[in-house]
Amino acid sequence: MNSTGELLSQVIKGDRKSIAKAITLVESKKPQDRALADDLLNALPEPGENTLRIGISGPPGVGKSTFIEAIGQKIIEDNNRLAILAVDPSSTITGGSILGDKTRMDILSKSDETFIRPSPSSGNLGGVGHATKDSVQILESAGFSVILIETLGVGQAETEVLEMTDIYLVLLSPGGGDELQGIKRGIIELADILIVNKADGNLEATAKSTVLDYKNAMKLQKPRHENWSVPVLSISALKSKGIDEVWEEILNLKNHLHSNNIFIKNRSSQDEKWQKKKKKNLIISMMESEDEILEKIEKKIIESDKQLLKKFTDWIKSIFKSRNS
Ligand SMILES: Nc1nc2c(ncn2[C@@H]2O[C@H](COP(=O)(O)OP(=O)(O)OP(=O)(O)O)[C@@H](O)[C@H]2O)c(=O)[nH]1
Ligand SMILES: [Mg+2]
Repeated sequence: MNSTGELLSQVIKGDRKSIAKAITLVESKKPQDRALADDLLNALPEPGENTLRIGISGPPGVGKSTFIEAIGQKIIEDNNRLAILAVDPSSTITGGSILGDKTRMDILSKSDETFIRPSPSSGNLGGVGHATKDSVQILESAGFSVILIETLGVGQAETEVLEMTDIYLVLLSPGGGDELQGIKRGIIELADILIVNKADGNLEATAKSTVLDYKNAMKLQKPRHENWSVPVLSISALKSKGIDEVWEEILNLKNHLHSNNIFIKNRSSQDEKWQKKKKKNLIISMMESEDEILEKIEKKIIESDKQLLKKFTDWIKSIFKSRNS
């Protein structure tokens, strides 16, 4: 058996070391790893519809990791195996809060039913890597039925996580009036369930009025899914208050998506987009590694058609621009 075949069978058995190795392989940008990663991904079983991929978004420090620790325990109690892609947005700022996240997920990190993968946020806003969706597929093949992806709710990262999850949760802190302005307006528009965290101690009353503010704001807004009105809930992740209600709403939405055929449609359009994106990235990395190929193409085009050259270089520039934006 070749090494990819062995790795795959170990992944399917749920061997933790092999799962980590497989994820490292699909994350690798080394050309020699790409072929192996593609072999592995092509050999993975088709993902089933019984899994649930949940994005957890919100501004820095709102309590995403603490919330995951709390709801994660509920998810396991409900007989699920749980994987967490603990994309660690602040690690670029603090230079290493992955350790912080591990301590914030103390109980989960000791659970046999849980796999936590802190993804490096190397240069990629919010830490969502080029391989996150592939990692999800690996984790599902290994028998994890619920996947949580934590992301910082800004810009490109939030859209990317939106495009690889079935359900998108947004966490906000009490004192919402100001948050309705500016960037936070953008993330609440994407929420399937809106959660006001830190409803404890002297923030409890503010949290309650913030819920009302958001409920009013949501009335003016078209939900992402037809016939789904976005619930606004207040919780305390730290004190594990309101967590059961969030899980209940997640399951309600899951049923809604399945019974209206939205679930499967959403997944197949996500897969299509992902494949396109991977092809685009492949072309870019080939271009980057092979400068002379680009020069050769340019020369050939110069000989034949100058206008075509302009179109071609504009296209290349637009790819780089969209990639860097
Ligand atoms: N009072 C209170 N504090 C909380 C609650 N949830 C989280 N915190 C605190 O808020 C701080 C940040 O929590 P994290 O869970 O790391 O927040 P995060 O959103 O994951 O942060 P980043 O990953 O850095 O964006 C920590 O000091 C937590 O203890 C809560 O429900 N109530
Ligand atoms: Mg965190």
